[in-house]
Order: sequence, then structure tokens, then C-alpha cells
Amino acid sequence: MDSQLTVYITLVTISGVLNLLLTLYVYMNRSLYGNIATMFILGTMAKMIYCFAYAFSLTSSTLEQLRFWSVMQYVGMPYAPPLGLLFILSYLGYRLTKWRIAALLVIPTFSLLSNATNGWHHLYYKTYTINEALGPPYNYIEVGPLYIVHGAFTFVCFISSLFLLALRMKDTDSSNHPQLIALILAHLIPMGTSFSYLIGITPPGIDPVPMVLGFSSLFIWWAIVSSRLLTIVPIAKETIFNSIKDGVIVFDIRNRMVEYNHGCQSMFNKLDRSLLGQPLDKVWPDLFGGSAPVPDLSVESQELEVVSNEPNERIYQVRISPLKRSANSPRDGSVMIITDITELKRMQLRLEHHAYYDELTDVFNRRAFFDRCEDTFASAVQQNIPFTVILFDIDEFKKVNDTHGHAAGDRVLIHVSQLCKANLADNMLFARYGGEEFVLALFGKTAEEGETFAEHLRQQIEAQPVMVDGQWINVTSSFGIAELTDNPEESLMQLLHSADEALYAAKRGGRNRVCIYGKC
Ligand code: GH3
Ligand code: MG
Ligand code: MG
Repeated sequence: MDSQLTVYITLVTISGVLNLLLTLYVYMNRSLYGNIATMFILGTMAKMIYCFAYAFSLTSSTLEQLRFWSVMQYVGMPYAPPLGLLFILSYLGYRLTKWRIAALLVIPTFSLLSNATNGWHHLYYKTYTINEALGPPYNYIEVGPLYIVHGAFTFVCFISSLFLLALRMKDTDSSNHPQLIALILAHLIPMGTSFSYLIGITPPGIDPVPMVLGFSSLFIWWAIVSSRLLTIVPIAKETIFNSIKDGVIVFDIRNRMVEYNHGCQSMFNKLDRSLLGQPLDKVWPDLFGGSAPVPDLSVESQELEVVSNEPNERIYQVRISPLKRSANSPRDGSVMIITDITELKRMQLRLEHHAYYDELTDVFNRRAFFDRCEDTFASAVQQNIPFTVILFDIDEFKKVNDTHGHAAGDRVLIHVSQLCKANLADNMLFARYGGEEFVLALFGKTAEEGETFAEHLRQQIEAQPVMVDGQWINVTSSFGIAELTDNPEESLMQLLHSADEALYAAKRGGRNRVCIYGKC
């Protein structure tokens, strides 16, 4: 064996060992690398097989041995470029579907089979013999049409990988460039070398590619160790994607669901991986039930509140944004961010309720009365429509508290509020004004009509005592009424003041009666 051949074999073996170490390294740390590790491991394994089989082929002394090791090389070699492309695709965040993977592996498998059966058809190599001038293990080949298919496919894979990396380089921060440059070099080196081999500028009878695959692996290794190539970007993306508590769903340009995160899975138990690839209008009812209208994803950005009744009523905030590679490029898909706002909404409702309703009687409080009454009062003034207020106060309520206890007093307050609520008509506003005093605003009613209503209420309160702890408590109340006058300056407060004076007159007059302001 001449010394040049020994050097070749040593270099190719080193290349094979480097790929073996790299395969083992990534395999042992695969949990760190997420789903991109698989393609990477398969790619380096393919290169490793290629290198070792080539090293063995360089020890061949017969044509049969050369042929055998050539076929062995093909168990790895044709697969390395498409697996490299699949690795780049997953590294850059593209989804690898079963079909994409299978499509890329068809031609390599065809190359392997046609090389193995070349003796029958000679379509892969027109000639494959021992190089007469150099002797074994150097070969002499004349390529056939199927070899050209294999070569072209290999270059398409290389060029596609380089193209994708270059595109990404344009869009990423310069701190990520060393990773991408390392990957570009790792592809350029074998591509350049095989090109030189094909145009015949490398030493005859020798395939130089396995030797340089070691360098290419070294670049990737350096990138992994120095810039944590495999880990940092995709893992960070995956971690962020899955750590978001909100549901995140990604749709492609044709509005088919392509990915969703763990947050989404825990929000909707009907969601499962079999729905991936389904269009939005099929997925939407599984998430939110049939009644919520399906949004249009092509609209720029939108925010919706969606009420779902399945299985229990829940309220979601759904934010939809277009996905674009850069601000000016067209939409590539959409992302939907779903937040369960049921608790927030309930809390908001509770707070609103606390702010506007009296805790004991659950009727409007004083603030709600003024908030709601100001507008009706103003429109009554403006449109010259009758407007009457009634203030009423439970008589000798202190005695109820003193005789039966504070809790019994509370029961009386609740009873009186409910009686009044039951008699309310449209255009009447009723609120607890404070203590044992209540207020009514009657839109479109005169003082006389108010008097009729108040008299009816007074009689009901008097006629319906309250049963507390087995004892009947008799309750009466006094009413003061005031109607809006022609005076354009009169305020709601002044009107209430007049009603209060009327109420005071009713108390002075002996209680359990109704008084109209200025008429008692
Ligand atoms: P009058 O006929 O003149 O209205 O006599 P009164 O005893 O009803 O009037 P007064 O204003 O002297 O007493 C009102 C009482 O109402 C005093 C207060 O302790 C009681 N009160 C106020 N708010 C509540 C409440 O939420 N629950 C109970 N149980 N009592 C209350
Ligand atoms: Mg009172
Ligand atoms: Mg009072």
C-alpha cells in the first residue's frame, strides 16, 4: 500500500470517527435539542457510514470488493444531503411533515437501489472498473443517466440548504450569524469538493468528499460548543411557545391549523394532534362550540370576545394577528392567541355589582341612583316631561332594632325593598338612599301619579308585617313627594331636598302617610 493511499485512508477514517463522535454527542444530549436532534443524528450517521465504507473501499484489491464497498457507501452517502436539508428546515422552524420527509428520501433510495443493481442495467455507471493506470483500489467510472439524477438531486439539496440559511441570515440579529456561517460552511465544503470531483480537478480514482466531511463536521461541532447552535434558538422558541399559559395556535396561509401549544391543549380537551392540517372552520367549533361565528383570518389584526357554552360557559379573548417574515412581506399565516377571561369577567361583574348595588338589600345604592338618574332628569327637563321623586323612610325603625335586634332590623329592610321592587313599573328607578330611607324616581309621572303609587306601597308595607324568629313585626313608612317644577334652574339635588321636606312633613303629621311637597 503506497504512502499516499495510507494518508487517504487515515483522513477518511478520521472523518468517519469525527462524525461518529458528533452523532454520539448529540444523541446523548438529545433531550437538550428538542425535535431537531433526530434529523441531525440521522444526517451525521449517513456521513459516518459513507466515510467508513469509503475507507474500507480503499483497502479493496478486487473489483468485487470495490463494488461491494461502493454499495455500502450508498447506504449513507445519498441520504446525507437531504437529511442535511431536513435538519436545516427543522432548525429554522419549518414543520417536517411525514410527506416532506418521505419525498426527500425517495431519490436517495432510488440511487442506492440502482447502484446496487447496476450490474443488470448499467444505468447508474456505464462503466465501473479498476483504474488500469493506478490499479486497485483506484476505480475508473463513466457515469450513467441515473448517476446524473443522483448528482443533480444532491446539488439541489445543498443549494436549498444554503439558500434557506442565507435567507435567514438576512432576517436575524448579527449575534446569531456565527451559527449560520458555521452551517453554511459545513454545506459549502462538501458541495465545493464534490463539484471539483465531478469536473475532474481532484486526483483521479479518489472521491475526496469523505475526507472533507470531517471538516464540515468540525464546523458544526465548533458551532454547537461555542454558540450552542442546536440548543439556543429553536429550544428557546419551543420553550417560550409552550410556557405561555395562553393558548397559541398557528395557521398557515390556507388557514389550516399547523401547530398549537401546551397552553391551548390544557384549555380545550377536544384539541388533539389529529386536527393538525384541518382548516379553521373545522377546528373552531371544537374549540368554542357551534354558536360562535368563525373569524376571518385574512383581516389584519383583530381582537374578539368569544363566549363558549361547551361544556360550561366560558369567555375567551381571542387575538388574531397575521404572520409575516418581515413587516412588508405578504401574510404567510396567522397566529391566534386565546386567553380565558372567564374569571376576570366574573370578577369585573362582581366589582361592578359591589359598586352599584347595596349589599344588604341588593337594590341600587345611592351612587347608582345618581349615575342613572342624572341623564333621565336632564332629558325630562329638556323635553318638558313630568318627573317626580319619592323619598320614603321606615317609621320608628330604631325601635325595631332596639326591640328585636339589628338582624331583625336587617330583615325588615330586605322585606321593604322587595315589596317596593315587586311594585316597580317601567320608567321607575328605585334605590336605597341610606339607612332605612329609600328613593324612587318616576320618569314621565306627575306628583299625583306618584302619590297614587306611594299610597299603594304604603298600604302594602303596612298590611304585610315581617315574621322574624316566630314574631310578627309591624312596619309602616312615610313618603315625601316632589315633582319637577317649571323652574329651569332646578337641580336633581334640589328636587330631592323638596321631597325630603315633604317626608319630614309626613313624619310631623303623624307618620305612615304620603305628603306632596308644598301640599301638606
Ligand atoms: P323615624 O320614624 O323618625 O324615621 O324614626 P327612626 O327610628 O326610623 O329614625 P332614626 O333615623 O332615628 O333611626 C334610624 C335607624 O336605622 C338608626 C340606625 O341604627 C338604623 N339603621 C340604619 N341602617 C341600618 C341597617 O342597615 N340595618 C339596621 N338593622 N339598622 C340600620
Ligand atoms: Mg325612620
Ligand atoms: Mg331615617
